Amino acid sequence: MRVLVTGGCGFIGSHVARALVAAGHAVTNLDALTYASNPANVASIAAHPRYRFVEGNICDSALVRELVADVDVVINFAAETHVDRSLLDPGIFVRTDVEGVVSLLEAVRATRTARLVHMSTDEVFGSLAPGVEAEEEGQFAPTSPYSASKAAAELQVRAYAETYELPVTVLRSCNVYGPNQHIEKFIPLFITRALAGVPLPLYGDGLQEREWIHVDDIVAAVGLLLEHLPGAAGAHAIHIGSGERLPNRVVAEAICRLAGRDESLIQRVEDRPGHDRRYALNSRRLRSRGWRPAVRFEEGLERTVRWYAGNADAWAAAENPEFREYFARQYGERLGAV
Ligand code: TDX
Repeated sequence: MRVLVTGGCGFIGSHVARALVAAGHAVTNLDALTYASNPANVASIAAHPRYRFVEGNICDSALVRELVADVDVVINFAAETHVDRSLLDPGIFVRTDVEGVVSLLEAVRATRTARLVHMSTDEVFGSLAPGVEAEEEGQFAPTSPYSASKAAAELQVRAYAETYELPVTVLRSCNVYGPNQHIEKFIPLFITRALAGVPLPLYGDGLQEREWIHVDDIVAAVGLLLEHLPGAAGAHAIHIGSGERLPNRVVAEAICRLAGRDESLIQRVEDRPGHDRRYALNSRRLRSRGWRPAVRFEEGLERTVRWYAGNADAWAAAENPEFREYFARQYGERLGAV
């Protein structure tokens, strides 16, 4: 298959792009090279004959239309993804996560040759009560500018699917972790700081619950779904969840243990405003197709800590002046101007 992967220099996009090339597909990677992109993530396929990199933004309609005309499938991983940044600068989330998706939908509609697979998130459902799992047809209740932008994108997908009878697949994943994730996110931030022996800023009481899945399991799910993309018009939602739900504090403690640090490194700091308490996905639909998560959280976290410990070069580049400025803005007061 000829696949356009957007955001292919980012965390999940790069894992998927590499796997697709390895599986024999031809991949075009459209990436805007934002702060969250790292071309080194795709260095291993950069010279591959079935791989092509195009620097550009999914909001560039003319470019997107040209690229979409040449492929069978578009998988959209291009997005602004960090909740904390969406509180500091919401506008870019609307531009990339909503307008960018409309640009992709317009291209798919115009060419009618490519199928769109759009990456969404469990956050569109907002915070769930204990014991509740979000079903694929559940109601949206986003609470952050980030999750509102992802929910808005999904509404656009639904509108296009309905109006123009397009078959679109929407993937909603729980929290993903693994190698190459940007160090702004909880697990890599805590791992890299634990390795450095500096305080780990745990928001609020740390009892917020997240469902964690290793990026390899996302790659496997995407590979499986690509084999059977729906032909019927509509927005077909699929949940990718591991079922492994843990309070943040427990994850932070595990990271300390794996990094050989004392738990006293964990510092309780002022909470994220509007912080969702709990996410949980029902992923029966995907499981009924034979998919199972292969990486248990305990094993995946250990592997991830080892990866960050052994690949300082890979993520050190992200510790640039832009990140230091963001970190100071986000954590300066919380950590007492550390
Ligand atoms: O410094 C921190 N301290 C802390 O306690 C950070 C960065 C996070 N946290 C908490 C907040 C969350 O409860 O850890 C949890 C995970 O935080 P993030 O890594 O920021 O992820 P989250 O807000 O859950 O959103 C993630 O999962 C859904 C991704 O960033 C989204 O892109 C995805 O859609």
